[in-house]
Amino acid sequence: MATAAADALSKLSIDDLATVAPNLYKNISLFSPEQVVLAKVLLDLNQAHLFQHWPEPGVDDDGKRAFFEQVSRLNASYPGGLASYITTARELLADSKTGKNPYDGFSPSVPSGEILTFGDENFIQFENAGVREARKAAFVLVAGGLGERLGYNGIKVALPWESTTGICFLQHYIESILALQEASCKLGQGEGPTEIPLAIMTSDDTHTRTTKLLEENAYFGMKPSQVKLLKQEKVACLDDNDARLAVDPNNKFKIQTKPHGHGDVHSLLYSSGLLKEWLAAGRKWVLFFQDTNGLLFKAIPSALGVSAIKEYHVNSLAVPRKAKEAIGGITRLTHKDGRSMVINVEYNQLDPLLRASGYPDGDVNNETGFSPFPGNINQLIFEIGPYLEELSKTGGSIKEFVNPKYKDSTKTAFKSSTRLECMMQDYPKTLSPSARVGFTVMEAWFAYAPVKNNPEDAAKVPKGNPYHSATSGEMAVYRANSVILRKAGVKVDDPVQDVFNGQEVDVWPRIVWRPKWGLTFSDIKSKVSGNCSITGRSTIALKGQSIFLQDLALDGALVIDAADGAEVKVGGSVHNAGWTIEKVDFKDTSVAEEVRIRGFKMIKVEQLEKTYKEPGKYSLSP
Ligand code: UGB
Repeated sequence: MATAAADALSKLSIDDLATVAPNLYKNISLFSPEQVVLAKVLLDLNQAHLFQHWPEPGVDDDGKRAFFEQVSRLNASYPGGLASYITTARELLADSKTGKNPYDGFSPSVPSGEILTFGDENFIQFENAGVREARKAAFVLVAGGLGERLGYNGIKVALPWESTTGICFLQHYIESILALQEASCKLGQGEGPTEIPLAIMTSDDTHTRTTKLLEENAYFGMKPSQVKLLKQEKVACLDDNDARLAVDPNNKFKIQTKPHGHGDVHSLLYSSGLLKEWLAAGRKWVLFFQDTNGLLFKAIPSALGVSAIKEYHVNSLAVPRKAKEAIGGITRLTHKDGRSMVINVEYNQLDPLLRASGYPDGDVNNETGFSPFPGNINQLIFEIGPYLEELSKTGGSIKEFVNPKYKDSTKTAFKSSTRLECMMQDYPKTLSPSARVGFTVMEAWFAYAPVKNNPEDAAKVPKGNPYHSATSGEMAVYRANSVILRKAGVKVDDPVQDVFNGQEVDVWPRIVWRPKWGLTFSDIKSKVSGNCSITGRSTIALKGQSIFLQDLALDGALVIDAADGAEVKVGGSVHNAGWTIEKVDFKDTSVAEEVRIRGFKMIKVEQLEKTYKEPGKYSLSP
């Protein structure tokens, strides 16, 4: 036994290493004194199971050394090391298991915020104000999540947003920001920045593939200098309520790790110096958004308008929430000592809080059929100045949280390993009472349709609750666009019901447009005139800014691609066999994953397709 290691061990008085971790004991001579100290830390933290399957010395020694290198990194990258991580985890896991009310002493009440109704004067006023303000904004996409519930092997932002054009979420987000940039610069000649930056928080699981997606697609039209990737650290995973570290299923010499939660975005923005840079460049707003809510950018202009007009330091977007829906509830919490704050209470904390404070039934719907607490969709708008000031005090650290996905209601075992997380929407918790914290409620059909659940789990959500699946995410796009065109005066047929992967959904006409065509409701209204109608079996895809629908009767498929400067008037009757929807079973592995998780694919039978590459005035009326 190497003398140094033996010395270190003897000092550590491990009563009976040979019994506690016999396989480690056999290999102890392989390690440096520092590594032996780490071994002691792990054993003291009851982590002997990590060495259970270790072979004799001479077998996989590199693996054993790599193990301690990883432990050393994990210990170094977490404030207080693994000991503090495991201690905090045990406390939070115990609370979560007992359903302890994390907000003891606080009583919840329904806060008041700005409630917007799509398309009315108030809404249009806020939308226009938001577009004007947009050039002073910066966007932050948190995209480090694994998407365990979705079970998709790729990165979520590469998923098709809808399969009529097959555009992925990241392309849609970037094109929406560029359309906002162009419209805002056109509105406010000469005032302030002309390029809107996008920061993307990645993790080890998403960084390389996100970079590749951007590079292979020329950043979807953005300048590479306009996009910044910030990589968050990962933390050790926990296998059970005793916070035993999880061994990587593919490598017994590796501890499984996962991203530390979207709350890391604050410390990363602070430590990267980006916020200082943005503020110095005359930017006023930072908008945070998530990876798979395809309707989000329909809601952003008006929400930013609310922030600007109401001068909110913090503005959270919210939608009417169904009880038990996996989104947090925006709640006013008032403490016995008089303190009060408006914050998100996460979906696994709301029920215990309500039951413990005068709502015996906990998280239930009221007579409206919805929870009284607006649903947090984690679309946040902060005013950069006050935000930077606050981060200079906290460094961006956010209080941690554990959200085990339990196998069943006994809460004794996890569906998959969990980890300590921190959530970006917890930022307001440290703000002073004078901070202007508000929220904006929008109708869900217009603002929120995330893709989070795999088909099996989606089919199991409580009846009447949204599926949050790839199926519902895509169908929601067609619904939103159909309802918006109806409000703009187009006669759009009613949807038909159908079932995909066990999910019953409304199938509206497949109406899609690129952000440049319809950034705001006023925009869309200005491009639709006369008697336009779209039948239920129809598909229409509009790419380009200046496409005007005038007395168009569509019964089939129509695809128009108009370059900048090409002005196209479309009218008359367009009738053809169109595109059909063919069902696909999510178990059918002969079909691409991104198709089978939505349960259908488009069959292009016939369409009228026109591309206008040159600027000019064109008219299309077959
Ligand atoms: N994310 C990261 O970037 N890093 C991480 O470590 C973890 C996640 P989930 P969640 O959409 O309505 C949130 O897993 O956290 C990114 C709110 O907390 O999709 O369960 C990840 O890539 C909840 O109140 O969601 O729930 C993704 O873009 C509600 O708003 C984002 O963070 C809910 O989202 C969210 O991660 C919602």
